[in-house]
Amino acid sequence: MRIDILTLFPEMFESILNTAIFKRADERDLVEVIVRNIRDYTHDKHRTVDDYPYGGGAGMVLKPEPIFEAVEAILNETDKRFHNTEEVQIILLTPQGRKFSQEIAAELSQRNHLILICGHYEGVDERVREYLVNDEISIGDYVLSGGETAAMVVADAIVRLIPDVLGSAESHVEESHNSGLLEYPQYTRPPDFRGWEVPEILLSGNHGEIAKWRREQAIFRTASRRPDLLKRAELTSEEKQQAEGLHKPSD
Ligand code: 6GU
Repeated sequence: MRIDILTLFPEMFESILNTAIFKRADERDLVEVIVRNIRDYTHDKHRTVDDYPYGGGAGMVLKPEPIFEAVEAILNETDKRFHNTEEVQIILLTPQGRKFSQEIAAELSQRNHLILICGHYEGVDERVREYLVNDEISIGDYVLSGGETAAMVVADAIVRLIPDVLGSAESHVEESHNSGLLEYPQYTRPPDFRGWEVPEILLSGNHGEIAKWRREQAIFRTASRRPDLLKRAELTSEEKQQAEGLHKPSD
């Protein structure tokens, strides 16, 4: 997979690209991430990327030309088969987009090529939305100063789903076993920390009982904290009854 990130603040991505997951994905040639400065696609002396909104109002709006030129430069330098817009997902990060989720991460992890455009200031010229991008994503119902942190969230969630990116130590086995449920509680040494003890069952060595306890804990945790997730969780009918007893239907 190739991921191009268009931003006015490329240096913000340095730390995340140096984390283990991204470095491993790069070393194994599974993902190539290229961060580009939108300002590099301007032609005037002041390298202008924004301008006043037509019709007045507060704040500045990102101009369309540098963003269009940056995307066109990427499309021109990549393999011809990527030119079909169906094959390149051109995503604008914006609070107005569809709300990001694990399902969308899984969908995007199947693509060959993503272009993530980080919006800034008060907004982006509407023609970028109408004639350039084919997807818009928000990471939640709150306002961020810019799309950069959202792009990092999206890229992280996607890259870790690409086969062979995760080591066996971080594998998805547990995640998929408990699909749709929150994680069970985890403990490490010491067994007694300030008088707070690790549940005895985890020290028992009885793997069957431990698996059963973890499953119950995951269901209990989901029922009490995120009952909305239970509707879509993969539960046996017995587990469903158990979960229903744990939260009020009004939740
Ligand atoms: Cl993608 N951008 C901004 N600026 N704010 C957000 C967001 C994106 N997602 C949630 N809030």
